[in-house]
Amino acid sequence: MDLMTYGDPVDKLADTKFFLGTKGKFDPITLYEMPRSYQEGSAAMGDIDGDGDLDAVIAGDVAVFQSRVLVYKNNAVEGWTVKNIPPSAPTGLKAVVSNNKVTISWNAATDDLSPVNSLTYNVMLVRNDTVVVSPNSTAGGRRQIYQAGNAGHGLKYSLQGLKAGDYTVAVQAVDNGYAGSAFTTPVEFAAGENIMATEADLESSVQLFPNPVENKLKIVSALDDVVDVHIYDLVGNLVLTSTEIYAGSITMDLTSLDAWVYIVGVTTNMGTVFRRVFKG
Ligand SMILES: [Ca+2]
Ligand SMILES: [Ca+2]
Repeated sequence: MDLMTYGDPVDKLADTKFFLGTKGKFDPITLYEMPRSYQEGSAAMGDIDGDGDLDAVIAGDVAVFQSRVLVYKNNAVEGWTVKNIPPSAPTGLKAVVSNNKVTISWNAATDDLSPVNSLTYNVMLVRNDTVVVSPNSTAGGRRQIYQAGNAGHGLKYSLQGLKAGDYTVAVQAVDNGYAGSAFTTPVEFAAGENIMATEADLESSVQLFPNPVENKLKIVSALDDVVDVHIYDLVGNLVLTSTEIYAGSITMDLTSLDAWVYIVGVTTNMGTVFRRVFKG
């Protein structure tokens, strides 16, 4: 069973049917009893019996004031059609923390039937012992709701406003039959107050010299690589940018700037430090 439509056949606007997809076309499946939902109904697909294929529940009126709930068990795994195998687990899980924000990234998973780009990803995030982002899956990866993963199709997931604490994150892939892969090996990180201490370290590790400066300003970060440098005037206009990645130090040429006071934002993977610079 690959496709289900649900609707009201009486008004000829829609009908409730099951379809089996083979080589680019969908053929309707004839079942012993099909519901006729005239009004107030709902339908959902999900692996009710946990055998790895999608079953269905349909609730609705079969006639005026005659309600019925029908459960359809899919026999795919008993040889009716191809069994859906869960995707592989994503790999390369990383968590990059900046202040109280974290960006989680991973590499794409693969699947037996769902194309790689159609897979979705599902994030589990726990702070100390509190669930921050629920995957709605069991620890083994089985989906408890039949929806795409909470991170969508992307390979990245960001959260900000994290409270101080120790966090654990893991990700699973979800295929088009809503089969969930195993979770990645969890990654742990600290955010919030713990990071503030690190930020103070970063603050003292960034040095700009000479200051006042004539033309060439050298920026050194002892703690972490400089990712980019932005220079602003005192009303916040960006006047100069460097986006090259340097290992330890970077030299900016301020020749084009008027003699004045500027704010230099130095960004590393650990956060951004702002310093005032006087150009003579
Ligand atoms: Ca099933
Ligand atoms: Ca699959």
